[in-house]
Amino acid sequence: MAAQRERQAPGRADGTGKSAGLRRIGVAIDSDLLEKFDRLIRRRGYNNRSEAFRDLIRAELVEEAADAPDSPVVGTVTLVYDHNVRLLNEKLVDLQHRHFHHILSTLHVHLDHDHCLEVLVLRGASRTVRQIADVLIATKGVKLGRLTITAAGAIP
Ligand code: NI
Repeated sequence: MAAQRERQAPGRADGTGKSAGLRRIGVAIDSDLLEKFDRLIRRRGYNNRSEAFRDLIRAELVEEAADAPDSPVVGTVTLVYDHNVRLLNEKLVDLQHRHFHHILSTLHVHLDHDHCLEVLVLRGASRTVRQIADVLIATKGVKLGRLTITAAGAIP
Protein backbone atom coordinates (compact mmCIF):
# COMPACT_ATOMS: atom_id res chain seq x y z
CA MET A 1 0.00 0.00 0.00
CA ALA A 2 1.52 3.35 -0.93
CA ALA A 3 0.24 6.88 -0.94
CA GLN A 4 0.21 8.10 -4.53
CA ARG A 5 -1.00 11.59 -4.21
CA GLU A 6 -2.40 13.80 -1.56
CA ARG A 7 -4.66 16.76 -1.83
CA GLN A 8 -6.83 18.65 0.53
CA ALA A 9 -10.56 18.29 0.26
CA PRO A 10 -12.14 21.30 -1.46
CA GLY A 11 -12.68 24.23 0.86
CA ARG A 12 -10.39 22.84 3.54
CA ALA A 13 -7.08 24.35 2.48
CA ASP A 14 -5.62 26.61 5.14
CA GLY A 15 -2.43 27.48 3.31
CA THR A 16 -0.13 25.98 5.95
CA GLY A 17 0.05 22.47 4.54
CA LYS A 18 -1.36 21.25 7.84
CA SER A 19 -5.10 21.06 7.84
CA ALA A 20 -7.18 20.10 10.80
CA GLY A 21 -9.93 19.16 8.36
CA LEU A 22 -10.35 16.16 6.15
CA ARG A 23 -7.79 15.41 3.46
CA ARG A 24 -8.22 12.95 0.67
CA ILE A 25 -5.42 10.58 -0.32
CA GLY A 26 -5.12 8.10 -3.14
CA VAL A 27 -3.84 4.68 -2.16
CA ALA A 28 -2.46 2.04 -4.54
CA ILE A 29 -3.30 -1.44 -3.33
CA ASP A 30 -3.28 -4.95 -4.86
CA SER A 31 -6.74 -6.13 -5.97
CA ASP A 32 -6.47 -9.29 -3.87
CA LEU A 33 -5.54 -7.35 -0.78
CA LEU A 34 -8.31 -4.84 -1.34
CA GLU A 35 -10.91 -7.60 -1.75
CA LYS A 36 -9.77 -9.18 1.50
CA PHE A 37 -9.86 -5.81 3.22
CA ASP A 38 -13.37 -5.11 1.92
CA ARG A 39 -14.59 -8.50 3.16
CA LEU A 40 -12.97 -7.90 6.56
CA ILE A 41 -14.49 -4.47 7.07
CA ARG A 42 -17.92 -5.69 5.89
CA ARG A 43 -17.77 -8.44 8.52
CA ARG A 44 -16.87 -5.83 11.10
CA GLY A 45 -19.79 -3.64 10.13
CA TYR A 46 -18.05 -0.72 8.42
CA ASN A 47 -20.07 1.11 5.79
CA ASN A 48 -17.07 2.56 3.99
CA ARG A 49 -13.34 2.10 3.64
CA SER A 50 -12.41 5.55 4.91
CA GLU A 51 -13.80 4.93 8.39
CA ALA A 52 -12.06 1.53 8.51
CA PHE A 53 -8.73 3.08 7.41
CA ARG A 54 -9.03 5.83 10.02
CA ASP A 55 -9.72 3.32 12.81
CA LEU A 56 -6.79 1.11 11.77
CA ILE A 57 -4.40 4.05 11.69
CA ARG A 58 -5.70 5.33 15.03
CA ALA A 59 -5.29 1.89 16.63
CA GLU A 60 -1.66 1.69 15.45
CA LEU A 61 -0.86 5.20 16.71
CA VAL A 62 -2.42 4.50 20.11
CA GLU A 63 -0.62 1.16 20.36
CA GLU A 64 2.71 2.75 19.55
CA ALA A 65 2.13 5.55 22.07
CA ALA A 66 1.15 3.03 24.78
CA ASP A 67 4.29 0.96 24.15
CA ALA A 68 6.63 3.53 25.67
CA PRO A 69 7.15 2.62 29.38
CA ASP A 70 6.47 6.15 30.62
CA SER A 71 3.37 6.77 28.50
CA PRO A 72 0.20 7.51 30.44
CA VAL A 73 -2.24 4.70 29.74
CA VAL A 74 -5.55 3.29 30.81
CA GLY A 75 -5.76 -0.49 31.00
CA THR A 76 -8.55 -2.94 31.65
CA VAL A 77 -7.66 -6.23 33.26
CA THR A 78 -10.13 -9.08 32.99
CA LEU A 79 -9.69 -11.92 35.45
CA VAL A 80 -11.59 -15.18 35.81
CA TYR A 81 -10.90 -17.17 38.94
CA ASP A 82 -12.31 -19.86 41.17
CA HIS A 83 -13.32 -18.25 44.44
CA ASN A 84 -13.04 -21.62 46.22
CA VAL A 85 -9.23 -21.50 45.95
CA ARG A 86 -7.99 -20.89 49.46
CA LEU A 87 -7.07 -17.25 50.23
CA LEU A 88 -7.34 -16.22 46.56
CA ASN A 89 -9.99 -13.56 47.17
CA GLU A 90 -7.93 -12.14 50.00
CA LYS A 91 -4.78 -12.12 47.86
CA LEU A 92 -6.48 -10.32 44.99
CA VAL A 93 -8.09 -7.75 47.27
CA ASP A 94 -4.77 -7.22 49.05
CA LEU A 95 -3.00 -6.63 45.71
CA GLN A 96 -5.67 -4.17 44.66
CA HIS A 97 -5.38 -2.21 47.90
CA ARG A 98 -1.61 -2.11 47.51
CA HIS A 99 -2.12 -0.39 44.15
CA PHE A 100 -5.31 1.51 44.99
CA HIS A 101 -4.02 4.78 43.56
CA HIS A 102 -3.73 3.12 40.11
CA ILE A 103 -7.09 1.31 40.22
CA LEU A 104 -9.98 3.49 39.10
CA SER A 105 -12.76 0.96 39.26
CA THR A 106 -13.52 -2.73 39.75
CA LEU A 107 -16.46 -4.76 38.52
CA HIS A 108 -17.19 -8.15 40.04
CA VAL A 109 -19.58 -10.66 38.49
CA HIS A 110 -20.39 -14.05 40.04
CA LEU A 111 -20.20 -16.06 36.81
CA ASP A 112 -21.45 -19.38 38.13
CA HIS A 113 -21.32 -21.44 41.32
CA ASP A 114 -17.50 -21.43 41.40
CA HIS A 115 -16.20 -18.70 39.12
CA CYS A 116 -15.86 -14.98 39.48
CA LEU A 117 -15.17 -12.48 36.71
CA GLU A 118 -13.43 -9.29 37.66
CA VAL A 119 -12.73 -6.31 35.43
CA LEU A 120 -10.36 -3.68 36.75
CA VAL A 121 -9.67 -0.31 35.18
CA LEU A 122 -6.12 0.84 35.81
CA ARG A 123 -4.47 4.16 35.12
CA GLY A 124 -0.81 5.06 35.24
CA ALA A 125 2.46 4.82 33.35
CA SER A 126 2.44 1.98 30.83
CA ARG A 127 5.19 0.16 32.75
CA THR A 128 3.29 0.34 36.06
CA VAL A 129 -0.06 -0.73 34.60
CA ARG A 130 1.59 -3.74 32.91
CA GLN A 131 3.39 -4.73 36.11
CA ILE A 132 0.22 -4.62 38.20
CA ALA A 133 -1.69 -6.59 35.54
CA ASP A 134 1.09 -9.20 35.34
CA VAL A 135 1.01 -9.79 39.10
CA LEU A 136 -2.80 -10.08 39.17
CA ILE A 137 -2.90 -12.43 36.17
CA ALA A 138 -0.06 -14.61 37.50
CA THR A 139 -1.69 -15.04 40.91
CA LYS A 140 -2.22 -18.73 41.61
CA GLY A 141 -5.84 -19.70 41.01
CA VAL A 142 -6.51 -17.05 38.37
CA LYS A 143 -7.61 -19.13 35.37
CA LEU A 144 -7.83 -16.45 32.72
CA GLY A 145 -6.32 -13.02 32.63
CA ARG A 146 -6.06 -10.42 29.95
CA LEU A 147 -4.85 -6.83 29.80
CA THR A 148 -6.13 -4.40 27.21
CA ILE A 149 -4.27 -1.13 27.09
CA THR A 150 -4.95 2.19 25.46
CA ALA A 151 -3.08 5.47 25.51
CA ALA A 152 -4.61 7.84 28.04
CA GLY A 153 -3.47 10.93 26.20
CA ALA A 154 -5.34 12.55 23.34
CA ILE A 155 -6.73 9.90 21.01
CA PRO A 156 -5.81 10.97 17.46
NI1 NI B 1 -17.83 -13.78 42.76
